[in-house]
Amino acid sequence: MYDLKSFLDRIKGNKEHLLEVGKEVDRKFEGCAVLRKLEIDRKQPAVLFHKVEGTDIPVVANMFADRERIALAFGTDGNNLNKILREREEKPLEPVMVDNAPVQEVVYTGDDVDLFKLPIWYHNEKDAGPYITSGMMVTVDPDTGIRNVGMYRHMLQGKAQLGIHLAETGHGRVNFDKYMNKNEPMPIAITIGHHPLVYMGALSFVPYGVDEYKITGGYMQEPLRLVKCKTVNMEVPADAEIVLEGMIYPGDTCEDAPFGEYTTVYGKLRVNPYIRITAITMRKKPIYLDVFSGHVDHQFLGGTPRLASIYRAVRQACPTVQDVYMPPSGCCRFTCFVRIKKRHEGEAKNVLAATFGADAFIKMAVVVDEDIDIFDYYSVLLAISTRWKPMGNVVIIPQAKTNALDPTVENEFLVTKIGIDATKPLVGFPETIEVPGAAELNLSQYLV
Ligand SMILES: Cc1cc2nc3c(=O)[nH]c(=O)nc-3n(C[C@H](O)[C@H](O)[C@H](O)COP(=O)(O)O)c2cc1C
Ligand SMILES: [Mn+2]
Repeated sequence: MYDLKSFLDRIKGNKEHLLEVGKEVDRKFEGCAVLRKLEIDRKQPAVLFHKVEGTDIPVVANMFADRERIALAFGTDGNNLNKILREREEKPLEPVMVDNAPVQEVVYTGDDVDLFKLPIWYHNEKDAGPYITSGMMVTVDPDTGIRNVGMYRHMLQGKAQLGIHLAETGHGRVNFDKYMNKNEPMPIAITIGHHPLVYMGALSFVPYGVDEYKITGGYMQEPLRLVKCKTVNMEVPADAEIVLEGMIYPGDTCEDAPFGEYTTVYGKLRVNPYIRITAITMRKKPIYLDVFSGHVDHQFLGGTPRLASIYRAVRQACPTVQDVYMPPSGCCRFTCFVRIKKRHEGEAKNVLAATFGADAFIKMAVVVDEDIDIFDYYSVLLAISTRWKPMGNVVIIPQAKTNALDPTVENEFLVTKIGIDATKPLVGFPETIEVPGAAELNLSQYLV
């Protein structure tokens, strides 16, 4: 049974994965200050805030800020997480419809819709307002009827009004443009709070035309339970905590941002569409999920599922690829490490080309040998420092397409990309040092 509560029960009591806060926090920065203080101290537990000012809905945040916790949600560990993601993406499952859904125990429509009753937080100092950062929004391709799910942050703009920023990179934007070109409103539904695997599914990096609810079923190894919405013709996960239903009308725009983005800097003010909320449905006792925007929570959530698709693309170029990783110090988007078992000179350059082709956000890619640990920055930097000969082993792609939020972007979408081949030559490279007996040594026999 997959829902948010069942996962919280699983990590409850494990202080590495869940801390609980009893003191009441306000909505304006206080909760995020707790998360930031933990982050400064290099601690990344999820945090359950039992009391939030002005509401009786508890908030859980920082759920995705630790790779091991994401792995735990899949029933594995960090070393096997990418493999599990890839395997389960190959086995999508069709969702099932149910009639009675926990997420529709309470239904507010019309004048009863009041978003201010939800514990929507301010995150970073110069954010233009409180933002919903944990929404999984479903839309439908008006031409084919195929669903699409993605996450887009929503500025709280009124009792029944939410902002939306649909980046040019996403499928949500493709659907939006289709409705607007037909001059028709786009129905939407936003899910807040569910098991982490449902979030992973929503963020899976699958092509346009693939229904992310099916990928979620694959991740969970059981079909996702869906229910019909109350005011729009859409389906949402039945076991979620809260759902917002609404419409985006052609021509409706509102100022949105500045906002602290996954890039660790503020995104600029834009004029964006907005959503008119037609219904709020929820459990009798919901838990609100917040994603700590601009921080590791946000970065791992968006970056982790992408690793499955990048691996697949790289494997096309190099069948002996071992694994790929995008670390939080590269915002889990801009920097990609690729570990290969090199068989031919020059192969790493083909791998670099495939890596850039797989994901437009990647600005720096580094290819290393199979004895380098790509999850450990020290190990990767050591490879660059000792194995990389810059002349002839660097690939530069000037002025390529990136995501508009990259702080170094020029002309809206352009950035220069750099690929580093830090693999050693197949012959003639000095041997790496090691001390015999060290790995198996039992230290307790030596220490007093
Ligand atoms: C917490 C979080 C917030 C995000 N906010 C936005 C956003 O505001 N706009 C956007 O276009 N993408 C945003 N993304 C990225 C998209 O959710 C992601 O690219 C997703 O794969 C898009 O799905 P789609 O291509 O099916 O539309 C966000 C991701 C995360 C993890
Ligand atoms: Mn999609």
